[in-house]
Amino acid sequence: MTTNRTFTMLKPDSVEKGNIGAILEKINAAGFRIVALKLTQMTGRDAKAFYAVHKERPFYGELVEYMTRGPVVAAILEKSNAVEDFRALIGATNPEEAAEGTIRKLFATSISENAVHGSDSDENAAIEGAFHFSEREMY
Ligand code: 3AN
Repeated sequence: MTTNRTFTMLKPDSVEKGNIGAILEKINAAGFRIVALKLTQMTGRDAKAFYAVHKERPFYGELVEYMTRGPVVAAILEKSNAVEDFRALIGATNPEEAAEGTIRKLFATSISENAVHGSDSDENAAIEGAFHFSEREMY
């Protein structure tokens, strides 16, 4: 398993607000190489599976609604220490707590509509990347 990759989604709010280019620019400037990239819309079934870890949480229904209401940009990113460095680049889950200059500080509006997803472990990065991309879509 590769340990220098992470998985991200630019969530529906980022796509709706026209922030795809600006966020990809930040990702690029931070030294991540794009391994795979696409605009795609998750079905309810996809989102429920993707966020299965949160199924007992009170915000699960709202989260599935939000993540399926429009397309997302899914991407696999490569860099040394990718998972940790990407979590630092996006900032805290709640944009009010996110550090200055982080993607969530700049582009997220609330804890529920927080602009971007970033994998929380190497293991999940591999699972989430494979959820959205086949081997032949990874470059
Ligand atoms: P992160 O995306 O920072 O890893 P997680 O995995 O805890 O955070 O949460 C996944 C997603 O669930 C978040 N990106 C956000 O959209 C939503 N979420 C998390 N916590 C809350 C909350 N307290 N209220 C509403 N939505 C939340």
